Amino acid sequence: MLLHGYFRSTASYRVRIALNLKSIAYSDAFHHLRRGEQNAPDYLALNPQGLLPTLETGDAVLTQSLAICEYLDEVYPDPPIIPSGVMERAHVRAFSQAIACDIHPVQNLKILDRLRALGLADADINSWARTVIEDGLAACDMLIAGTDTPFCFGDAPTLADICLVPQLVNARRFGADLKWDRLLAIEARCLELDAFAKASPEQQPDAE
Ligand SMILES: N[C@@H](CCC(=O)N[C@@H](CS)C(=O)NCC(=O)O)C(=O)O
Repeated sequence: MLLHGYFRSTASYRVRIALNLKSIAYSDAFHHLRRGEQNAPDYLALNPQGLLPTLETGDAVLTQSLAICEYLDEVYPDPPIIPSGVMERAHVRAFSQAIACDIHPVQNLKILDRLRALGLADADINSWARTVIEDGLAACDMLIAGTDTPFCFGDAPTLADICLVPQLVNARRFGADLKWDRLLAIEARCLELDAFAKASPEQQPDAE
């Protein structure tokens, strides 16, 4: 498999974790987001959205990190990252989408660049990113408030943890107030696992 990513891309980080959890060997193709390499014609032919990641499986080209993670889970079911129970699955997906659909897209590079182009000062742009991350993670903390498990939903990591850990990297980057002990405890537990630690941005060959 060939993963198109970038060390700082949190959506790529999700897929790196899923690949590692499932012990799937893969190669990397790096695209420097700050240099706009995601918009090169060769890459747009793979991913018309100009977003990272993209996974080339050998048979197909897959985009969208959550779709890729779910694909990996279906083809390589062990260990599962999506629970087998209908209700548990819905909860895991809701938590994951709270991050991947409602937090991350509105503090993405494209959006921040657009705000800058509209004349917002860097301090206001960072404040925007920080606020949407803090509001979103506060909601995520509430979503798991009824449980007391080592990971977001149970005794092993799921897609929810795969989304949470990279989002916390972004939270720190924008100086968010990390006041959620449970989320931080889950993050620490995840990072004790090789699959998460090896996927972290600073461990990637293109890290700066
Ligand atoms: N929903 C997409 C989001 C992908 C995404 O936004 N990727 C970011 C990096 S984390 C990106 O490529 N940004 C490029 C840009 O904003 O120009 C997914 O989960 O794959």
